[in-house]
Amino acid sequence: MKMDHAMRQALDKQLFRLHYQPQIDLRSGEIFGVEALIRWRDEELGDISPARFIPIAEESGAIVPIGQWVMRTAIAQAACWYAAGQTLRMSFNVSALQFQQTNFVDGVAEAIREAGIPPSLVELELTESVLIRDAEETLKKLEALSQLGVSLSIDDFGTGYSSLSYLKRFPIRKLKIDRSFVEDLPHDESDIAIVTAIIHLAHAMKMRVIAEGVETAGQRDLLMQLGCDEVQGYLYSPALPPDQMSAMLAPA
Ligand code: G
Ligand code: G
Ligand code: MN
Ligand code: NA
Repeated sequence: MKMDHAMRQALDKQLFRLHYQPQIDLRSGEIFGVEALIRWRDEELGDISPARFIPIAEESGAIVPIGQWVMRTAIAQAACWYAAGQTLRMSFNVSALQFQQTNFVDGVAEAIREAGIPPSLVELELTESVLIRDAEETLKKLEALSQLGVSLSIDDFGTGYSSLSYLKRFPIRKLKIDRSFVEDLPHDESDIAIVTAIIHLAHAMKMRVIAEGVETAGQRDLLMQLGCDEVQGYLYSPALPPDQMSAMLAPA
C-alpha cells in the first residue's frame, strides 16, 4: 500500500507535527486545555489532511506507531508548558486499534511518568468505536486509565453507532459535542434540542461537556446559556504550532 509506506517513512523522517487548538472554559473565558491535532507536510505532496490519511492509517495499522508518536509528543509538550508554569490540560485522539493494543495502558503510564507531569493534565479523546468492542477488556482498560488519573472524553459524541449504556459502565469524564450539531446553531430547532439534551445528560451524570467547531459568537452565546462547560473552535483559534500556542497563553 503506497500511502501506508509514505506514512511510515514520514514517521521515520519526522515529517509529522502536532498543532494545538485551545479549549476554553466558558465561565472564566480562560484557556483550560488544548487538543493535539496531527499535521503532515510532505516535500512533494504538500500538506496532507489527517481527514485523509488517518482513516488509511487505521485501515493499515500504521495508526499504532503514529498514535504512539502523537501521545509521546503531546505529553512531552504538556511537560514543556508545565515546566514554564502553564498548567494546561493536554487532550489527544486515540484510535480504536491503538486502544486495543495490549500494552496501551502501560504506554500511557510510562509516557506520563517519563514526562513527570500530573496525570490529571492528560485527557484521552475516544470515539464511540473504541467503546463497542469486547466490553470486558474495554472496561478494564478504561478503569486502569481512570485509576492512573487521566481523564477520558468521548469525541464526536452522538455520531457513532454505540448505545448510551456505556456511559453507565465506563468512567467517562466528558462528552464532546460533535461539530455537526453545532454548525447550525443558534437557529436550527433540532440541533438546539440535541445539544440541550447532551448538556443535560452530561451534567446529570456528573460529566463535563465541550462543544467543538464553535465559529460564531451566536453559537457561543447559546452554548453558554445552555450551560455548556467548554468550547473549541475557529471563533477562538485554529490549531497552532507550539510556539504560536505558547504566545497565546497568558504569561505565567
Ligand atoms: O485537524 P483536522 O480537523 O484536520 O483533523 C481531521 C480529523 O483527523 C479529525 O477527525 C481528527 O479527529 C483526526 N485527527 C487529527 N489528529 C489526529 C491524531 O493525532 N490521531 C487521530 N487518531 N486522529 C486525529
Ligand atoms: O474529530 P475531532 O474532534 O478530533 O476533529 C477536530 C477537527 O476539527 C480538526 O481537524 C480541527 O482542525 C477541526 N476544527 C476545529 N475547530 C473547527 C471549527 O471551528 N470549524 C471547523 N469547520 N472545523 C474545526
Ligand atoms: Mn478530537
Ligand atoms: Na470530533
